[in-house]
Amino acid sequence: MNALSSLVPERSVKNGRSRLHYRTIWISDIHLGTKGCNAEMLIDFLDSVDSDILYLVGDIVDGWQLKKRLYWPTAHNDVVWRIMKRARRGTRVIYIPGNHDEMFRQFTGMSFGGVEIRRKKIHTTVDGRKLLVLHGDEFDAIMLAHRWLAFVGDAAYTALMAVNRRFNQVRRLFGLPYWSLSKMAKHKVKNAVAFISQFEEIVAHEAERRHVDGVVCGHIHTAEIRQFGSVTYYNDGDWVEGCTALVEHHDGTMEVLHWADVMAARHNAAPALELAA
Ligand SMILES: [Mn+2]
Repeated sequence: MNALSSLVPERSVKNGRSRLHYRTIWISDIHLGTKGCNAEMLIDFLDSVDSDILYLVGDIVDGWQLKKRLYWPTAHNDVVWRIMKRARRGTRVIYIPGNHDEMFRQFTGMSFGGVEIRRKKIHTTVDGRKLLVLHGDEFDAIMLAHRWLAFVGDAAYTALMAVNRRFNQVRRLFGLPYWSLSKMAKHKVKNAVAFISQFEEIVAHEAERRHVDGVVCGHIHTAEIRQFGSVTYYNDGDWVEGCTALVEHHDGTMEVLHWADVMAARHNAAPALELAA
């Protein structure tokens, strides 16, 4: 897409720590208030990157889980505090609530401590492309209409298990051990892959219908940059498993940051730096 050099973001040093600076950052599916939330890695991310604009693309707080049981460690407070702080210091923060934090949707159009709450937003990249930003749960109804796919999957699974049973009867005759269940696991993964690509297609199709150049969403916890015809589909992933963010560089280049990899690279580089010093 662009020259490699454009992928090197601007740097600044704050409190003795080098910080990367992007034009725009999108993060979502943090699920604060759950044990699954990887708040420590997100804090490391927030302490390492800055941007002119920050989008919170939904499921930031998990209201469903919090209603069931109050779980709110200090680290989760630290995330909220860091986001509010950057809003105060001039980063434009736009919060688009998702389905797990839908209780904030009633405040659409309002602003709290410099955080604008929106249902969706058209983002214009520095190179003039229009991107529709939304959480993505709005497509759940369409996904449900495609449930027959899941049914086909189920039927295939039942058939597979019948074959598996027969196969293992033969194996037993020859004194062979039971065949592993890895096929089942593989099948499940295949279904997940089908679900994800179906979601991506539906979202991209909707973006095309709205005549935008791309769409940015979260919701399915799978970071991706993928072209569908004239529309680019972007998903910023999550901070439960993937720990990813979508960023727009100052020249408009878009990139998914895998923060676990960044932290690992920093960890591996640290001893070398000590030796150099
Ligand atoms: Mn969601």
